[in-house]
Amino acid sequence: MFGLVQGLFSQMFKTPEYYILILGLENSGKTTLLEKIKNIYNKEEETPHNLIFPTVGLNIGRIQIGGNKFIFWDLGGEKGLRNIWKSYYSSTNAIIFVIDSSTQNIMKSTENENENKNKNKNMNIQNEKNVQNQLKEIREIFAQLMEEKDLDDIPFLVLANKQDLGNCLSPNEIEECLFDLLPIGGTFKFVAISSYTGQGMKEGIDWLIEYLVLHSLPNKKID
Ligand SMILES: Nc1nc2c(ncn2[C@@H]2O[C@H](COP(=O)(O)OP(=O)(O)O)[C@@H](O)[C@H]2O)c(=O)[nH]1
Ligand SMILES: [Mg+2]
Repeated sequence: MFGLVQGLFSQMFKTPEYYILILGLENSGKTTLLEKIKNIYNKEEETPHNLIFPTVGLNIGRIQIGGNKFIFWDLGGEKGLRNIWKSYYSSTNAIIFVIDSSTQNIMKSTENENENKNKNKNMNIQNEKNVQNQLKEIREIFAQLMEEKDLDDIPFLVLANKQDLGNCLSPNEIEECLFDLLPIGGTFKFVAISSYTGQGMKEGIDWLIEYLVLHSLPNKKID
């Protein structure tokens, strides 16, 4: 009996903790994003970009705001690692989905316009194909996520990353590409960001944090 009362008591006065899963294709910038989040909200020094290596396991980042704790899980995005994602779905309060929105291979003709014309044309065709392939893969992943019962009622923050590179897909373009997959009544926000410069980060992360505090039950059980 004492144990039960003690358990209830400690549960009632436990700091609210929210879990946020960062997903996306490999190289979209998930780990760099996590570093930037810790830098902005914890004032931690960022790991230099050239020292961030591909994620095989799990990176964890914690921030605390106004008496609430937010725990970010950054998982590897390679195809072979994506089956691990599932084991986190029932424990997460939110998803951050990171997309490399740059189409940086598009060369802009400036001076040597004629000389570059053919080269640019070929690169543009190749680049267009790369962008289309990437969007196709993102659509496939998104379609699978939308079928997960454990993710039904949680908010999704979709980040169009690498905006500092220019020639980027806008959040609207990405939303249009995924629109038919998004369930009616779901909670989605699309934001343009750069994990290098921090552009758009506060807009996206502040929205998510506020949403969680107002609408989600904290302290989900972790298996
Ligand atoms: N220019 C630019 N490069 C980025 C940005 N975010 C990540 N990168 C680069 O993209 C590559 C993949 O980043 P990483 O965080 O390891 O991606 P992850 O595989 O999704 O974790 C690295 O070379 C990063 O330096 C960004 O906002 N702008
Ligand atoms: Mg990574």
